[in-house]
Amino acid sequence: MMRALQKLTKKLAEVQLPAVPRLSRVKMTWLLVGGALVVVAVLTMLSLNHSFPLLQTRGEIANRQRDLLLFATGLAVIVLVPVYVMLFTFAWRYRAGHKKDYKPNWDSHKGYETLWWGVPLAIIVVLAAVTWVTSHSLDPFKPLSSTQKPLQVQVVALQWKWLFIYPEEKIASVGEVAFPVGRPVEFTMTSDAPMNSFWIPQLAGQIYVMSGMSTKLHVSADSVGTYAGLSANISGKGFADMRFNARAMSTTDYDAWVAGVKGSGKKLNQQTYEVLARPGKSATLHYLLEETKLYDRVIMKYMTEHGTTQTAENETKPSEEKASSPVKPTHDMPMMQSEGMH
Ligand SMILES: [Cu+2]
Repeated sequence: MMRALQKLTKKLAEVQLPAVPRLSRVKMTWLLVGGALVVVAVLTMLSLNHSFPLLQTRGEIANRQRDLLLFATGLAVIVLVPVYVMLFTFAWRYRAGHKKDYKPNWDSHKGYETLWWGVPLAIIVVLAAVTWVTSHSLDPFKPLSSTQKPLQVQVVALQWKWLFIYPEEKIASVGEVAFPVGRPVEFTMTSDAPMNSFWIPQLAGQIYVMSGMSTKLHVSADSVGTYAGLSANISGKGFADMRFNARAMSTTDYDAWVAGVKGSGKKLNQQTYEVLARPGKSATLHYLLEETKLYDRVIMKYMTEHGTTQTAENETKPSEEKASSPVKPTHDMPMMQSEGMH
């Protein structure tokens, strides 16, 4: 066995590779410059007519997330740039036929050792500290500091649309969520469908929503505009169309919007909700909220069906007491600890 291996190694060593054609220094330079230009051109063409919502942030939370993203990228560049410079320098310097002094004995050089252990170590320490502090300050459960009372919006992910319930205004909408610019919005969110992820890239990072669980996200927009919202977690056939508009507007426009939604004539109660919740796409819809406990009912539906042994009797007739007891989504409810799960 060993002999066979030795033989094979010897044979491989004797294999004559075809000679690589030598390029002149000038040709090589042109090749490198040309290659770099092609890469830049392709990237530019790809980025034309595209927006980068992650970087075009319009709200406090997203701004801070973008800053962290750029900061971490900057730190990574401190390592990446020298690595790529050295890669090409060494390849050029020690290329075949180029006689340069080969100095292999610097592996215990104190200066170099300090440099390539010290710099990455410093980067990791700084990155860890900054990410830790920022992540905790961006806790989605944490209210934003503002003089204005947060607007309460309950969000229900359906197949394949987003339902927004305004418990204080007694309205609901599908496919769009409006709020006054500058006023914090407290989203309380759940799912009446497979797991989804609520995401308005220009305003805040994504948060998972799951049936039977309630989670939160605090958001505020700093300029008037319509921002794309989506589900960032694949949830079935109609997932690609599961989009909505987050519309930040002036207080006057917002009041007019609320009045318009109220006057739409459609009512949202248990019956109309069940029709709406059927799988399928939906256009933008406006409702007057008739069933004010709808959000709690959506959660309780999963609370009662899971963890308890169902008898035929309470399956057909769900306990009235359970269904109507108000759900207060907090950190402390054992079923609702969604933090740290992802
Ligand atoms: Cu999960």
